[in-house]
Amino acid sequence: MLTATLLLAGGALVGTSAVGTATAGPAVAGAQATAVSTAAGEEFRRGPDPTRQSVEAARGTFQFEEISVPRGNGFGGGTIYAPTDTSQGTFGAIAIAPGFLESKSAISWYGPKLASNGFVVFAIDTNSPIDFPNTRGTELLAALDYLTKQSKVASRIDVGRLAVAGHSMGGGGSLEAVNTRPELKAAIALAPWHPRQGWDSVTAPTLIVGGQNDGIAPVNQHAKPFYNGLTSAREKAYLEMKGGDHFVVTKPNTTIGRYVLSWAKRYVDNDSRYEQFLCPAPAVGGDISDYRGTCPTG
Ligand code: 9J3
Repeated sequence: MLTATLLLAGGALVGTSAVGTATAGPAVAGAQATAVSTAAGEEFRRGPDPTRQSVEAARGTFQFEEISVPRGNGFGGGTIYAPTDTSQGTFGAIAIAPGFLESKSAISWYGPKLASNGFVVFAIDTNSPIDFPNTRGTELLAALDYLTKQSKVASRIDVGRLAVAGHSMGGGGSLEAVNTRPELKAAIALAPWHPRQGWDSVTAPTLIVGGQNDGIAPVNQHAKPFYNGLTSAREKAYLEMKGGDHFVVTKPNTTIGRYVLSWAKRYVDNDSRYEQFLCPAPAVGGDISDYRGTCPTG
């Protein structure tokens, strides 16, 4: 037994040394394919070059596992969706909160969608179903802390590439969270609801998705004023789903999936390959009734 252990340890050391000193070969080629330095900073490319079809697909190319987390640690537990193959490097991570009276099932479709494209996703339950957005923001941050410090998948996560999202009061919570912790890379607010409209202190790139006919969080009182109030966000966008109600974002949708995935890829991973799906801004038409954003013009 002892001999076998020493041999395995020796083999691992030789392997590490060979990769570190190689100047050519598959290991180096792989590293170049997934970490690209550009004038705009290091990119963390995970997965193959995207296509319109791939960003709209229900699943990407990564296998992932689902891990149940019990209530505790400052939030109501949840499900972690984590890619299993770390051969391309670590992943960004996104915590997502549901809305008032909802469970994680309201936002669970983003788990497989994003995890299979190379993100660790944490769909959480809140401590109480009637928590308000400020509490949901605190819970999202507690979930990220659990994910990066205590969870079984902590070693797969790049703590410098974290983001938050949520539905309705959870979307309001995602704005709270990114306001509290400006080092977060992005926020995605899905039919967000919040009593506050001024978000001038938020700096992270923020995507807001609204439903044109949302009667619970009407876009004229919530999503659109939030978008307008994000005066300091480095990038922002407002996607409005034609005819969409409050729950349009809680069900699999190819357009919403395309923007949520592309936003996460572009701003959590700095993956410029996804810029093409965000800019230029789409023309209004089809299932998009309004779109505003910070894409460069011309
Ligand atoms: O989280 C949500 O769905 C917001 C619903 C709502 O209108 O709450 C008012 C108390």
